[in-house]
Amino acid sequence: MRPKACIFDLDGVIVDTAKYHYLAWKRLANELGFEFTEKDNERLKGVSRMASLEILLSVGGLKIEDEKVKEELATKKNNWYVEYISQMTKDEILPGVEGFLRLLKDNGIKIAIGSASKNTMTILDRIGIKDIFDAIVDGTKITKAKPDPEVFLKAAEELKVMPGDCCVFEDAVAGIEAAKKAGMKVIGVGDPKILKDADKVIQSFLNQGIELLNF
Ligand code: B16
Ligand code: MG
Repeated sequence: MRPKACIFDLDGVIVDTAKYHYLAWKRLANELGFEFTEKDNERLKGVSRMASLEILLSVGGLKIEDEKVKEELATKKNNWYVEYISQMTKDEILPGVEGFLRLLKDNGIKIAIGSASKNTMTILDRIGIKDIFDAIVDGTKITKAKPDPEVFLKAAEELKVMPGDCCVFEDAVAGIEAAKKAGMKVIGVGDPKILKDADKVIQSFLNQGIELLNF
C-alpha cells in the first residue's frame, strides 16, 4: 500500500540548516565563555529552540533560572541564525529533493512540511519552493515539540488525509518518534544506525523512485 500523502521535515531533510543553527549556537556559547562542538550540536537536531538552549547551557555548566534572561539569549541566537539563513539560495536544496517532490505530485500524492522551526517561511522563501506544498505546518502553528506528534497530526488534518495514510521523512530521532506516535510510516534520512526506529532509511533523495513508498 502506498501512502496518500508525504510530510517532510525541513531542517536536515529539505535543506542543511543544521550548520547555521550550529554557527549561531556556537557564537552564543563563546560569548557566554565556553566551547560548543559539532558533536554537542547533534543533540539539538529536531529539538525546539528553548529546549536547545537548555542543552547548550548544560554543556557549559551554566544554571540560569530567570526566564526573561533565557528568552533574551534565545532571541540573540535566533537573530544571528536569521542573518545566516537570509543569505540562503536555491542551490542549498539538498540533492534530489526537488525532483522527488515533483515525482510525488505527478503520482497524485499530497505533500506537506512538518517542521519545528519558527523560521520555516523565511527558509522556504529563500529557496523558492513554498508553492509546491499543499500544506505547511511549522513551529508557529504548534504548542508541543517533537517527539510529540502534534506537528504531523496537524499536517495530516490540513491535507485532509488520515494519519495512517501518511508517510513522514525525518532526519532526527525525536522526529521519528513523533511520526510513529502519530501512527504514520516514517522514512529516515541519514545514518541507519542512528535512525534505527524508522521503517526505512535513505542516505539522500538522489535516484529515489516512487517504489520507495511501497510498504
Ligand atoms: P527555530 P525541523 C528544527 O527544525 C531543527 O531541527 C532544530 O535544530 C531547531 O532547534 C528547531 O527546528 C527550532 O527552530 O529556532 O528556527 O524555531 O528539523 O523540525 O525542521
Ligand atoms: Mg530535522
